[in-house]
Amino acid sequence: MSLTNQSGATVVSWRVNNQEQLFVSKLASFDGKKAIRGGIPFVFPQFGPWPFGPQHGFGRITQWTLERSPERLCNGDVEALFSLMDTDFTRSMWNFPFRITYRLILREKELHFHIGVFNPSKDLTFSFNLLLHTYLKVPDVRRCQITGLHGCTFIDKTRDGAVYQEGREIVAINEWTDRVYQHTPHEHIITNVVSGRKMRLQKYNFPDTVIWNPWVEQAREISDFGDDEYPNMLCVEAGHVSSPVILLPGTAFEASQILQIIIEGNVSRKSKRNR
Ligand code: TA6
Repeated sequence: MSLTNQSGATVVSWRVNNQEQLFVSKLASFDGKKAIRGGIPFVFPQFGPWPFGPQHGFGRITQWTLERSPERLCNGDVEALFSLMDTDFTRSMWNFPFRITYRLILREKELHFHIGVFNPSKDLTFSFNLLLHTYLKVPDVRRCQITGLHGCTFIDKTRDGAVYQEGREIVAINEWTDRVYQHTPHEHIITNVVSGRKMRLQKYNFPDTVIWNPWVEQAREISDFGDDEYPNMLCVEAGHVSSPVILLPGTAFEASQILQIIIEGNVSRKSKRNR
């Protein structure tokens, strides 16, 4: 796992069995002036367009503090801790005091994300969106399938934000897709990620799941995204975006996500074949 705290505490690499699981565009910029196109950008306090600042808020483009560098714990986990608090920069857009802790834990085939947002104010209540904008690296997005969306309502940003209900048990991607699924279950399985494996995404206190692939035309419109890159990425984003989190003075909000590569027993498959 590697991180960059210069640009929004964005996780830019996560390797399992020495294979990269996250997509980062070949055109991504790392100068901190704009969000990194890929990895896992931290979206806060706004998801989507924002009259007070850049789309998806300032969390993914501001300087975080690395509280604890990645260190191996006695149980073998590697843990890193980032924090972010209000600054002149953030207050110029969003005039509230806040403290965020962002704890990352790397296990053999898992990456855990634990987020705490605290309102230190004595009398101010504020509301915010929060989302992990996860770009998965995939061999061919047209072969990916996503579970855990059946029956959920979704806002379809490719159809003027109209609201529909997902009728499919398993969702495949074969066109421009930009959907905010609401009140989704706490687990999704994404098939055909790197090496044809499955990725389990578990989320807690993230009621929504955004699914995004820009496909051909939209890919051409994104300056820091290669025209030919859309087949090799799929965004599956755990978030609290359909409705804002409302944080009373002196209270905290916590949410977490676990990404896990499922390595099914190859032996059992072979032994079945040999019978
Ligand atoms: O998460 C999906 C989305 O909201 C899409 O609408 C698209 O805009 C994507 O985020 C990327 O946004 P960005 O501001 O990083 O270009």
